[in-house]
Amino acid sequence: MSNERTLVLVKPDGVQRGLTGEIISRLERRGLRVLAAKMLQPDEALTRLHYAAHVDKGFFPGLMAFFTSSPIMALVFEGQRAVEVARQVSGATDPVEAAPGTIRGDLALDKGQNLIHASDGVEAAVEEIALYFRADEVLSYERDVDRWITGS
Ligand code: IDP
Ligand code: MG
Repeated sequence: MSNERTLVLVKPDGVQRGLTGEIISRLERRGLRVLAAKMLQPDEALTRLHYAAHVDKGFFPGLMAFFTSSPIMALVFEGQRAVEVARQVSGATDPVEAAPGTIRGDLALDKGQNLIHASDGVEAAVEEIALYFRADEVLSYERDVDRWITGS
């Protein structure tokens, strides 16, 4: 099975609500490992790059105001099918449609303020990781427990 890396952001609402640890914990408990983590305050330039696909959407001004409103935590997670797993653990974009048991389905109400970002594909993950981290900030290591998670 493929070992993938994905970018996860605890968005401003997650940091402000004290859910940073909860969000990291859910992904760690699922079996993914943290390769990099940092707190940062997004500016408008970063927001335009990160949400380049959405700059022309009607909700973009609100998204810009929200995303730049508070520090966020950026993380790189790695593991078997990490991109798909982080999206699944996040739940659907609209928390009202997100399944119970997901971060958004359990902890959020609003489509804009939905706590977490997770890359939507392997190629997007590579680009997004480079947006937030220098190559030397992303560690590479194995955990002894990984053989009890993936069997290899
Ligand atoms: P995703 O975060 O599940 O990948 P996208 O469709 O890529 O969802 O949208 C990116 C982010 O933009 C969402 O997580 C949400 O914060 C915001 N967003 C998307 N659609 C809406 C909307 O209709 N109203 C308000 N905010 C939205
Ligand atoms: Mg998206």
